[in-house]
Amino acid sequence: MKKSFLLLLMLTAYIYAFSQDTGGGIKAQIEAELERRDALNEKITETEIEDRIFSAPAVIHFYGTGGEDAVYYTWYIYRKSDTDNAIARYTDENIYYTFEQSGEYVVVLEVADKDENVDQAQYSFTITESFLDVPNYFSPGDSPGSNDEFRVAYKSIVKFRMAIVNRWGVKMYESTDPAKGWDGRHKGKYVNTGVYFYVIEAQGSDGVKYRKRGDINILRSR
Ligand SMILES: [Ca+2]
Repeated sequence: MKKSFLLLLMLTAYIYAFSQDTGGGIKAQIEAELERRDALNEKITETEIEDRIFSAPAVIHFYGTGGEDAVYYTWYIYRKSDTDNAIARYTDENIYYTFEQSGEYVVVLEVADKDENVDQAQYSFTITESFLDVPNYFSPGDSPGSNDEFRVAYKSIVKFRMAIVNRWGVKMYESTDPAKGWDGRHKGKYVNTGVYFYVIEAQGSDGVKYRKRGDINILRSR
């Protein structure tokens, strides 16, 4: 009799501990997904992405799960340097946010059931500092597959404007997208070999302003 009572007590204790452990049916979890750009000249590596180092502007989707009893979802986005003041707060189950400034961030999901039991999950990552590098030659219409476009190499560039002119100041190309390059054509035809000039104005996620101008040599072997 005594023995079975003890067993029942132990079993009750175990069930109680188990239910405490799962927070009474709430368990916060975050799944994050970075919107990828198809930009070969954005110099961010797969290893950096695995290490959660992203290039701005970084659009990240956050999907929350809260367990079967979760009723309330609250998201907080913090800079790691100031976890007292959220820069954004949302009450949807799933959210997305565009990160334009470099630095370290923490995203917190808080879930609660109807009795106000709460569980929390966190996701940390870094928005990298900016980088901009400009080549000085390319070979459109020659050696296909190699240097066919004039493109910058970059990371975390949030504003961009590039203009290319010939030696008489006639505009050959203009773009506000750092992922795009000039294919060496003007009005549908490849331009002559020789020297052209670029002017680039850009701004990085870290506030760095770039003003670059220089020569571009168009090379062709024939
Ligand atoms: Ca080429």
